[in-house]
Amino acid sequence: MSKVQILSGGSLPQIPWQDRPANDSHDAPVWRYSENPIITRNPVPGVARVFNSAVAPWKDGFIAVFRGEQVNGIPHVYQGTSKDGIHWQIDPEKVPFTNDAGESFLPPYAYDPRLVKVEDTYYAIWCQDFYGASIGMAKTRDFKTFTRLENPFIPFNRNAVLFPRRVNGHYLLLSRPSDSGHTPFGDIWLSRSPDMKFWGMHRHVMSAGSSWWESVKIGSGAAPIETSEGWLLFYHGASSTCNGFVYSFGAAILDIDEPSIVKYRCENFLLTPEECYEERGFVPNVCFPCAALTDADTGRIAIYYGAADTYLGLAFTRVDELVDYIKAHSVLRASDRELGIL
Ligand code: BMA
Repeated sequence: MSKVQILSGGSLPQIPWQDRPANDSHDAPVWRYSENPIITRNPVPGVARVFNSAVAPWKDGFIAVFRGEQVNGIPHVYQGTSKDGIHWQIDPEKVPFTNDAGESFLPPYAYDPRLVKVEDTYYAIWCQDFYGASIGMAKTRDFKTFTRLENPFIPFNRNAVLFPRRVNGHYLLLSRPSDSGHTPFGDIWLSRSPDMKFWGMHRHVMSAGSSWWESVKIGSGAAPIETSEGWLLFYHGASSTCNGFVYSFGAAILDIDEPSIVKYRCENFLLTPEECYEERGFVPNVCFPCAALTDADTGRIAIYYGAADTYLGLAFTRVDELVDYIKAHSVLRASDRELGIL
C-alpha cells in the first residue's frame, strides 16, 4: 500500500507495468516502457499515424480512443481494444459519432481525444472543427454508440479533460482557450456544469510562463487523478526554440474541493523528448500525454503519451515517488492564483 492513496479508479492489477531500471539516471521518477513505441506507423489501412490517445480499463482489459491521422492528412478519432494495454487491435473505421436521434454526426476533423469514466458513463472529449478548433464531447456506455453532447464552449479551445467525479455537485472540465492556429499562448482553466450541457463558473487554474520548458503554453493531459494529496494533473508544456516548439510534460496537484487552486506545481519536467521516436517524426520533439491508468493497490501509474505526432508511447511512475518529487520541486507563482484572489 502506498503512502499517498489513489482514490479514483480502484484496483487495476492488470495495469501495464515495468519497474524503473536500476541504472535510470533521470532526475524525475518517470521512466519509459522499454519496448516503446507501442503503436508505430501505418497501424491499420487508411491511418498513417496513431499518437495523442487515451486509454481506460474496460471489461477484463482496456479500451482506447486514438488520434488517427488518415492518409489524407486529416485527423480523426478511432477506437481499439487490448488485453494488456500495450498490444492493440485498432478498428479501421472512425468512431461512429451520432446525434441524439442516432443519426451520423461526424466533425470534419477530430484530434487529441481523452476518455474519462464519470459515474456509469464514458466520455470522449477531443478537439474538433466547430468553426475553428473547439472542444467536442460524446458519451457512450458500450463503445458501440457514441452520442455527441452540445459543444461546451465557443471557439477556440483545446485540451479538455473531465474530472472523474462531481465536486460539490458539479461536473468539472479543464480546458485551454486558444487561437485557431498553432497558439503561441495558453493557460489552463476550470469550468463547472450541473448537467454536462451548460458550462460556467469559470476559474483560472494556472498559467504558462514559469519554467522554461512550459514557457509558451500549457494544456491538461490526462484526466485528474484523485489522491489523498489532491488532484494529480499531468499536463504538457511547450517551450519555443529557434527550431519550433518542444513539448514536454510535467505535473501539478490541485486542491481536492476547489481544484482551481494549485497546491503544488513541479518546476521540472517529468519527461522531455530524448528518445529517437520522440525527437524524430512528423513533428519532432513532442511528448504529449492524454491518459493515465492507476492501480490504487500498488500506487502504480501508467501514462500514455503521443511521441513526435507519430507514435504512441508509454511511461511509468509510482504515486509516492512522484508526489514526493512534485512537492520537493514545487514552485508556485502569482500566476498560479486567480486574479483578485489573495
Ligand atoms: C498541439 C496539438 C497536438 C500536437 C502538438 C505538437 O498544438 O495540435 O495535437 O501534438 O501541437 O504538434
